[in-house]
Amino acid sequence: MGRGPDEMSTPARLAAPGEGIGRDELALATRNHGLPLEALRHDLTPPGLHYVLTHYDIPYVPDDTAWRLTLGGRVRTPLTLTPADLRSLPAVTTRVTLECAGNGRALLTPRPVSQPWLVEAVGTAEWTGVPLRLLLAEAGPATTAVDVVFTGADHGVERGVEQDYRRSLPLDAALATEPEALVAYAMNGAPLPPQHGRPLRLVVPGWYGMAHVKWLTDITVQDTPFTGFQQTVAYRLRQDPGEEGEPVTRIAPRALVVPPGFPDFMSRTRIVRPGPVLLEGRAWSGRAPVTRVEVSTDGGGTWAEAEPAPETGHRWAWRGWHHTWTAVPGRHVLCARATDAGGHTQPLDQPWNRGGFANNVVQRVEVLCAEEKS
Ligand SMILES: Nc1nc2c(c(=O)[nH]1)N[C@H]1C(S)=C(S)[C@@H](COP(=O)(O)O)O[C@H]1N2
Ligand SMILES: [Mo]
Repeated sequence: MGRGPDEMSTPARLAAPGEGIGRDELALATRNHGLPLEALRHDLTPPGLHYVLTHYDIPYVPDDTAWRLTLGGRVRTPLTLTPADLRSLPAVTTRVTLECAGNGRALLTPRPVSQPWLVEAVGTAEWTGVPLRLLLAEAGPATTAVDVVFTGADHGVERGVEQDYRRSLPLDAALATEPEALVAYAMNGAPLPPQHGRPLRLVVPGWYGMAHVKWLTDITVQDTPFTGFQQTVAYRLRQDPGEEGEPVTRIAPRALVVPPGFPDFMSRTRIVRPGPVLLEGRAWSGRAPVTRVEVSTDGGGTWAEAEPAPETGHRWAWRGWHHTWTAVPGRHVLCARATDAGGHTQPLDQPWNRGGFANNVVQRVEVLCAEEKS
């Protein structure tokens, strides 16, 4: 089966052996910032520290009164809603850990040339909005409906294909209650900031970032599978460019440690003093609740159990954990590994694919334990 837009698009490039991050990747990295890892200490990521990823430009929406969200296609009653209409409906607030599917990409060999994330493309926020399923119920999808397509107001060209940013969900995922997708208008109790989708965005707890369409203008119910660029060309797990590939969907488990001690400015090596060192961090999985976190201080040779924080009831948000390490002078490599209730865990070897998606290889943090210089 042909993949439609594929034939017109150039495959993403892989970096040559030893090729450094290029100017094009640097330009993306300065626009799309990550979470400084010390901010993992916060249950809710403070404003401005949540990661940001935007394929094209952030739309300029100084005032949302002219904004319209249309819901149409294969439905009984098409709807046109303003942000004020949505705010007048019963609201749901959900705490969600959002992670870019490309998180971990720049650690891969060979490196797919794109937004060069290390491990920091993550953040946790409370999103307030209207359950998507209630809007769909009001519109009444046809019995033949299969996919629901979400369009953002941003527009660009990607690998030769001009497009609006567009993604779909299967109808059953769009109607599900666990996780329940939201059409959100607020983040942490305030109107969405421009970079996070002002005035409206989709939030799909447990799914990688690409599904959470920002600057939402239209929802279209289709009775044929959606074949847009971001669905069938990008966000597929492929070894070879010609493969159809599995779609990227739910977030794979990951644990991150707050880098302990203090950093060296350039290398980012951490310096700690000998003796007890508190190792703490976060762990999450969009597939099933995290049940276990392990820590290694020897680069993954041996592992100890970390103490998970008590369950908070926020199923779709990360879980805290901690472990006390007795540091001895010398160089060490810290690692953390999460396992979820479905038995999914993190690999020690890179799970490579051409797009650099879902690379949840265990994090490595270089630490130098040394006495204080007098
Ligand atoms: N309209 C639109 N929505 C979008 C994107 C985009 O480029 N345009 N990027 C997606 C990707 S790849 C990610 S990871 C998340 C990032 O959400 P955030 O910037 O609020 O953290 O938004 C998603 N929604
Ligand atoms: Mo992303």
